[in-house]
Amino acid sequence: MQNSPKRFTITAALPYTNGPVHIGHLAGVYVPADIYSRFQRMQGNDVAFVCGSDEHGVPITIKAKKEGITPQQVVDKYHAIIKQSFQDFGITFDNYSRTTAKIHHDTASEFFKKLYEDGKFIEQTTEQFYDQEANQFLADRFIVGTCPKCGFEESYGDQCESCGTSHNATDLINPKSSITGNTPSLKETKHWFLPLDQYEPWLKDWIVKGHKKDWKTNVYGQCKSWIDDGLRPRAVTRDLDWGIPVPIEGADEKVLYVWFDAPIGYISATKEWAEKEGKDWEPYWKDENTKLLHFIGKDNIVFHCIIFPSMLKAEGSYIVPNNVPANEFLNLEGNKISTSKNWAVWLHEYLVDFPNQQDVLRYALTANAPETKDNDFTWSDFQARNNNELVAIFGNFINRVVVLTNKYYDGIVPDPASFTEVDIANLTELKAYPKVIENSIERYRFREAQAEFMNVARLGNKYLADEEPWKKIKTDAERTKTIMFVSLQIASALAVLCEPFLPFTASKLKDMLFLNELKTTWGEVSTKEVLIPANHQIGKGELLFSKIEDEQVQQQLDKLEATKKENKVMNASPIPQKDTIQFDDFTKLDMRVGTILEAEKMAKTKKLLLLKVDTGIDVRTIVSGIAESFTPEEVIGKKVTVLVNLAPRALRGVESQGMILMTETPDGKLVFLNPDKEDPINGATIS
Ligand code: B3M
Ligand code: ZN
Repeated sequence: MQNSPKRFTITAALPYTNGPVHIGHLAGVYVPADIYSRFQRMQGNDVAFVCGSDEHGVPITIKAKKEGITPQQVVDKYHAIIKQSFQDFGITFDNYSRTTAKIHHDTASEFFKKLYEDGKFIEQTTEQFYDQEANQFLADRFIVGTCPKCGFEESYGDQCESCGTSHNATDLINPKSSITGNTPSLKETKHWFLPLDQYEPWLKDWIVKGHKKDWKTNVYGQCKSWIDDGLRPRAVTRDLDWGIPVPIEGADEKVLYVWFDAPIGYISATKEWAEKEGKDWEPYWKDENTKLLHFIGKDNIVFHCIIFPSMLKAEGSYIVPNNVPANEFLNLEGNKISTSKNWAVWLHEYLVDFPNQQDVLRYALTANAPETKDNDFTWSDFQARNNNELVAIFGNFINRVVVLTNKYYDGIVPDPASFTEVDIANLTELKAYPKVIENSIERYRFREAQAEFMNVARLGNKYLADEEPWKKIKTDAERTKTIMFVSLQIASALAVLCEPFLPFTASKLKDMLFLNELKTTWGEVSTKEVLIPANHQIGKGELLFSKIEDEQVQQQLDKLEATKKENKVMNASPIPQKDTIQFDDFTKLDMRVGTILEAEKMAKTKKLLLLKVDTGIDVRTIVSGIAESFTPEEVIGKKVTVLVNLAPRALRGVESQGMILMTETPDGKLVFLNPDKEDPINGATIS
């Protein structure tokens, strides 16, 4: 029996539109939100799952400056890429909107105006940071400095990414403009503030005293500590030229703070969707019976649990979130994912290297989701999840069932004879799973939910391995029919239960078993006696998953290694200059072109090569510390630069009569300071 449908408004954080999306986004926000939304739709519930591009804010303008294009061009480019990635990975937003859309500008402006007219803001002229050279106020990410709370040295003006605290720019210690690097000056400007302190008693009641202890501990803990620290008024307008103009008189050249407009984007996206569907948007945001849920990453907790709810409360007609299931961060191969350092697996690039393998990534990310602590994505774990779980357990079970059904019965589900105790035990266990998985999903424990789903595949695999139909077919045709019938029930259950987690696989499997017409619901997996009836024709086998080879993993690791090297080159800070010397000092150096005639490794040393070098003046012995970068064979015949008048030195008992000049690459390899390719003659001086 289906309960009466419940209404859900499910939001997923609006990604900043200054770059593509990567596995961290998918794991932290979009896959869990999609699992949850798909699951609720499968229960027959009324779901509005909304998201969109966050196209205002300083990150966009910084990107535009860097690329020499307009902010609008930046957001147009990345909005298209991001939207496509979500679609490619089967994230079933009912609407993916954008905050530059007119409907959003209108909605956010009206929201602001209503609060303004109701006297909910305080208007204040304060001193804000100003960059004289760039001729502009420095809001949010235009300013960096030391976080007053945790001491992180690169905190932004509005939020510290290290400890998550949100603060006012003027709280930063040692602030610097991120445009010019200058120390900013202070300049007076008028802004509108939301007096969060006035909402403190309500927030305390709602979150701390209220029922919010069923929120995840990381979320509840952060909220409680902010409330306990005491809240202060927050400016909701900015002196910037990119954003939604402040819709009141006397606010020229001011825009809404991006964190004021962005969450209203959830509302605009719902409106836009409702308009298209011919529905009323209001119950999704104003009916107390609607469950409003925000899926976000941990750095957005304060905005979704403190600031946005205070805005909604101030407006007066909205509901506040029922839960904010925020995740921690996903790292990549031991390092923090970083867009600017290109330390990421980009979704659009993943699909080039692993075409049609969206579900593998969804699976690996959920299996290792950063639900309670930061987690690490490694390519070897990804490979193992695929090869040892998806291929070896789920894929293997389905493949055996489909192949054997085709082989023994031409693909027609056989009539079972009588069920043994083992059959009944397995079918009973199978029927318990929907509830088990549901319990985990309802508590936002998606890793656990997915693991339980895999246990269904394990159950099937074990049943086949124990019952061995491939042996029984030779001795007991009737028993084999029953075994295959039971196995087909398990396979059909899997096709339904895997849908929230592995949607592409679910549809492949349903096609394979010709299950689409049966339209079995989640609940019916528990209640229906038969999920796939006798005499039902199934299709031919097709592998659900394929093995991921070591070479594919190596290729990904090589890619990351190359990124590391590039970053080293880009970030290598040169060694500081030595004390000044006079021209006369320089002319004392006698540098010549020479050729290495002979080379051998010096016994009992790791670094030293013993060289014979033709300097054009003479042939001399030089001991050089290059053995870790070159073999003797590699250097014989090389043209090199030699400092010939260096006082001889004894090295390991050999007198070295000069020095070969070298330089070092960022990854520590030595290279010769080669004379020009023109091949100057030995002995030519260098000046
Ligand atoms: N764009 C921050 C982020 O991408 C921000 C989320 C907005 S949700 C309303 O992490
Ligand atoms: Zn901090």
